[in-house]
Amino acid sequence: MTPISRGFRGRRHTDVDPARVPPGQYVTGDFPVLSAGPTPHTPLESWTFTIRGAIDQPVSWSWDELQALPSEKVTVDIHCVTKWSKLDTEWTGVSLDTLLENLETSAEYVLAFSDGGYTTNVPLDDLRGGKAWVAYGYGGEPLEPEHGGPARLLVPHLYFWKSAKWVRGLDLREDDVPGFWETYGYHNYGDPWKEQRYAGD
Ligand SMILES: Nc1nc2c(c(=O)[nH]1)N[C@H]1C(S)=C(S)[C@@H](COP(=O)(O)O)O[C@H]1N2
Ligand SMILES: [Mo]
Repeated sequence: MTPISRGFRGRRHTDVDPARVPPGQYVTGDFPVLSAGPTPHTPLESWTFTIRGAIDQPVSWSWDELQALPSEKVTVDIHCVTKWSKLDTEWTGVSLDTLLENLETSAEYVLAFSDGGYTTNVPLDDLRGGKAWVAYGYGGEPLEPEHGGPARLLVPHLYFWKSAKWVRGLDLREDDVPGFWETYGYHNYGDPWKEQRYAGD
């Protein structure tokens, strides 16, 4: 190994702006896979994304309809409650602002639901204002099944368990109900900057 590549690696390692790393987190270049169960494989022909619950009529998009919506490329940092953070991850997807546009609801909470039965709860406001996406691309490629493909929720300002893989829709709710990990003692909201890892944090 040449001094140049050693220096380069060293610089990469230490060059991380600490202001970008929430308390208790370390930065990794890997992309670990964390799944509570097996990876589901839903054919795209039968895939839908549905917003239901506290609205007059549920709305649903097929895979092709979702692809036809305006997409965004976003570069964001992600933070897992198991303490790894990954900076500058590149995603392609549809903003939740687009999906929630013109939608009238009295709901203040959302329970996102996924193939395989995973759920996670977030306040509806946290999905608005350019903060959340239904992502189907990663690093310029289709999102891999292990990482939630064909599509996952991406809510990078909260711990990554809120970014439901294999997401199939949102349940709009007037009352807040805990999702999968929240029921097992994870924090209800999960702000990485406040280190809201577990209930009571
Ligand atoms: N459907 C589903 N979504 C999920 C999970 C899961 O087990 N099932 N794990 C969550 C957790 S705890 C994390 S840290 C991230 C991990 O995403 P990754 O496997 O792409 O790194 O997905 C979140 N979304
Ligand atoms: Mo996690």
